[in-house]
Amino acid sequence: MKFVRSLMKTAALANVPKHIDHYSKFSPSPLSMKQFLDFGSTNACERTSFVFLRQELPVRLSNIMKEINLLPDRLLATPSVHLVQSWYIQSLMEILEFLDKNPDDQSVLETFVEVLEDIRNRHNEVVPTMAQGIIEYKDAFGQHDTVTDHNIQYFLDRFYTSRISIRMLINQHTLVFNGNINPAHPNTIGCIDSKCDVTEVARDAYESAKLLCEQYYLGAPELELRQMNANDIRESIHISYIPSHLYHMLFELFKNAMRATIETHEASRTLPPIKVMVALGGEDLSIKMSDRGGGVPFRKTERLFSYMYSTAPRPSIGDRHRAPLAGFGYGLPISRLYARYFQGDLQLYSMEGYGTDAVIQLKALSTDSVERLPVFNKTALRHYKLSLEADDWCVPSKEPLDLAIYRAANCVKITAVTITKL
Ligand code: W6P
Repeated sequence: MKFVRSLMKTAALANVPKHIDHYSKFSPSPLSMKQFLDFGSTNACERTSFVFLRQELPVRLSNIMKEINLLPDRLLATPSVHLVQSWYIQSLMEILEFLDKNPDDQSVLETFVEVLEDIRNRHNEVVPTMAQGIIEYKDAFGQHDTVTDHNIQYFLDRFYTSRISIRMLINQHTLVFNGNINPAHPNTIGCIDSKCDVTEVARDAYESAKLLCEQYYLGAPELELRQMNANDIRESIHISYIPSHLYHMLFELFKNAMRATIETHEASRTLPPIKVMVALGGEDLSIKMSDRGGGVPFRKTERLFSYMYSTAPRPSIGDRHRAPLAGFGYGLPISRLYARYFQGDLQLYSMEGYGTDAVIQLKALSTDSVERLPVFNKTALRHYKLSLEADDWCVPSKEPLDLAIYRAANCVKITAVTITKL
């Protein structure tokens, strides 16, 4: 019996590439905030959601699994990336099991919810595991190869966006159809709050960051929060949004702003406050967080969003005391993905020597908040191959302006990047 089951498993496993090929031919179907809310409201139907998800989840999984396969061999070969890949294969197989099941059978729907919860848990550690893979790769093949950096950035932005979206689908289905309506938040449907109080989330995020900050430094900067609701100046600001996503972004920005503020004002007795402005217009909800933490040189701001740069080896022993507010790992790049996921953005405007403005842009209208999803196609494929070609902007020479070197460097056009570490 055991033998038969393992044979069946092997057969299922052998068919996985075929399923991936099949489902990756479909484009993921982005949902709007309004559609998410409808799925969870009175006219919600578990059967409809089930039939949608047993198609849509394999499509989203397969699209990104195709891209995992395009990673550089030496990254793909790391134990960490292998592990992540095995989770995706396992989860895909588990969902495909439901293809021939009867959607009108209540027990099928119940099992589906349980399987989704297991899948969500299986993938809990994807981000640190991928980060470990990057560390293993960097240790083996060197620190900063711009080609690899670009490729990894492109891939992880898409991979983590895909993951955010899949977890969103799973969360909505499991929360809505487990029948638990949260009495404290009558406006929440699954993890979406149709009246998300933006300034309240900002205050919460500030308070948590402040506690963390006070544990490691002697104090924390004050918060100055202002708002402008241009639609109705007497009303507070509400949008349809996922409070946990907003909290994640703001908490991350507050930690950065606090650390910068404290470290540049160590010698003085007063700390300049962190100023937050929340503005609601006809289509945009904007949040600007300004610190006077000395800023970051423009040249280095892109690095704050780089997975390659941010995958520092674990904080060294001597730096441990400041670990919670330092390092941050993937906090900023992933916060930006959360903002972009529903058609928003997160940008940094720094003035070196003074401070930094971080701006979060979100859609104010639930009809504009539509999932932004990666799709695997020829354009995506080209991105993974493109890096083998030379840049179409000249590379400034770092050598002193010596005519001989100048001539030698420019007499031949370079058509391909010389890849020393491939
Ligand atoms: C800094 C660096 C940074 C990143 C993100 C948000 C705020 C700040 N301030 O100095």
